[in-house]
Amino acid sequence: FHVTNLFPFSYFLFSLFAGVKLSYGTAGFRADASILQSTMFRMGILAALRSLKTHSVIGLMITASHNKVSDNGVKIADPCGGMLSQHWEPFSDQLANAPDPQTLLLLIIEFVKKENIPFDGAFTAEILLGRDTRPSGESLLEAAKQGVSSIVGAVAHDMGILTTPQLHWMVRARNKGLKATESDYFEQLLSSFRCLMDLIPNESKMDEIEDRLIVDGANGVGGEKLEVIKKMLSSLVIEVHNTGKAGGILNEGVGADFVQKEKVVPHGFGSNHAGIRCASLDGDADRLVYFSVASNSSNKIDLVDGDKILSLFAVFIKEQLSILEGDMKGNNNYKASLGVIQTAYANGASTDYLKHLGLEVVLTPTGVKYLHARAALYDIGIYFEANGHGTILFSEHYLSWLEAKNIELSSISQGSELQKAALRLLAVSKLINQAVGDALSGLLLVEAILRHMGWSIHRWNELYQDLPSRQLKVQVVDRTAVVTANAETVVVSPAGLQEAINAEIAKYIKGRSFVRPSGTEDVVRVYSEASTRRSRQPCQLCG
Ligand code: 16G
Ligand code: ZN
Repeated sequence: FHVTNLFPFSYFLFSLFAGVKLSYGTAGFRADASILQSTMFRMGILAALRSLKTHSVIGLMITASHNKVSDNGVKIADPCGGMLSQHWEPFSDQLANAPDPQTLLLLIIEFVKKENIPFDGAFTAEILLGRDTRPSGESLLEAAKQGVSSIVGAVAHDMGILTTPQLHWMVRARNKGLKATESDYFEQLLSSFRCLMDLIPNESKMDEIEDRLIVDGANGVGGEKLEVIKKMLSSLVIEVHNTGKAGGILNEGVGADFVQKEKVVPHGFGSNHAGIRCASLDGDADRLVYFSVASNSSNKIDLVDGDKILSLFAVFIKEQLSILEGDMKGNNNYKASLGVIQTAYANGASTDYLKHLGLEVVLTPTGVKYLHARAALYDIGIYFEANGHGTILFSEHYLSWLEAKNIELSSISQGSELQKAALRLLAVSKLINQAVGDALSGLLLVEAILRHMGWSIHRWNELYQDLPSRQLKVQVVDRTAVVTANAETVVVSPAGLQEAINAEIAKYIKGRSFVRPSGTEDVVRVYSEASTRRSRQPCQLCG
């Protein structure tokens, strides 16, 4: 086992500040950027070990997503492009919190033995590094690079400033032996988008749709990349605001997280945008929400959140499947399993709507890794968090079947509705990021489907009426004291808390409430919804 240059690096000098305990949490390490040098170095080591273990290319993304610009963070992309295997999370916590170089080295040696990580030189560890637009990203990337190269022979490729989903996409593509540069990413998105646009039925009432889409880029990387996409597209009119070029600050009063939580217009939007379709990306462009500005001059918006994006996707996919499966021609017929995955934060009205469509709806705990793993169990699994992170997964098995079906249909009924449905599903599988939720590919899919349906943002928003909901966070002494079960819908401890919640929600029509410890902040989160803002049942005494 050779760790070449572990000691000479100065990154240990920036070792952990007393009292700071880092945890890989829901989506990697996040903290004030000034204390992350050492963590980056260590995650570089971890990424190289993971690459040796899996004999695959691994990704390391430097971002703190929607958090403030002075924060930063790191997360690792596994060979399939998804999140780091949970099996390695305890090791990454130990590595990040090792108090001195000796302990760090011992931890590594022990782990290498335990995991049987091969150091036989048969495979060169390769890491793709990406970062968002945060100013701290550059020096943190340097620290990560040094970490990678402290493992003998390991190679780090700096892929530059990217959205988080782009880096995940590249890792996945590399490991599948496919073309994996940024221009390949754009090319795949654009060609599959064009394919969907070409397949729009003639009778779609496109004229009811406002041509223009205005996007809030959160003053981050997503806006920049959307500008590139925009130049390559003639069929969409996209205006990008908050690109960061006009001096706006990343995530400050802008971005998908702000819009979804505050339900007000982001900076740079106002009543002059009333009636126009608007969208908002988060700081690293893995979340997307839509909104329209209320026509009265307030700063209120009608939010079209992740649940509604999920519903739009589900309606479209279901329609294509029923065309394809309703009138199967040829021999090779198959009924796809279709599943929808949400978390407890999904608005109750969306879950009811999806169930009414006859879909199988499953809840998982918060965090992409849980939703993604569950969605992967279906031929087509659609997952979304209300906050706008989500995607559609297609199983390899189903994709091979679809390819074969398409070839068969092109010989027996070329250009038929059946074949168009197969082609649309194939195009969706290429447009929508198969590695992780991706605001840019999600946005293109929403735009294509709205045109296919002939739906304005208002028509889309009317699929169902959200139940009024509230979210708040509560500072507590020890948030780990709150333990939940059943996809975070039930509190197991402290004793008595769930009974108290039950007693409270019983007073309201469609009352629902849950409490969970945050995975990203030192708080406990509380969510509640009910049929109306004031739906307390009539009081026995005062009516
Ligand atoms: C992270 C998660 C997101 C989740 C959020 C919850 C990933 C890539 N991101 O941003 O899915 O909704 O954390 O935060 O997994 P919380 O635990 O603080 O509520
Ligand atoms: Zn994000």
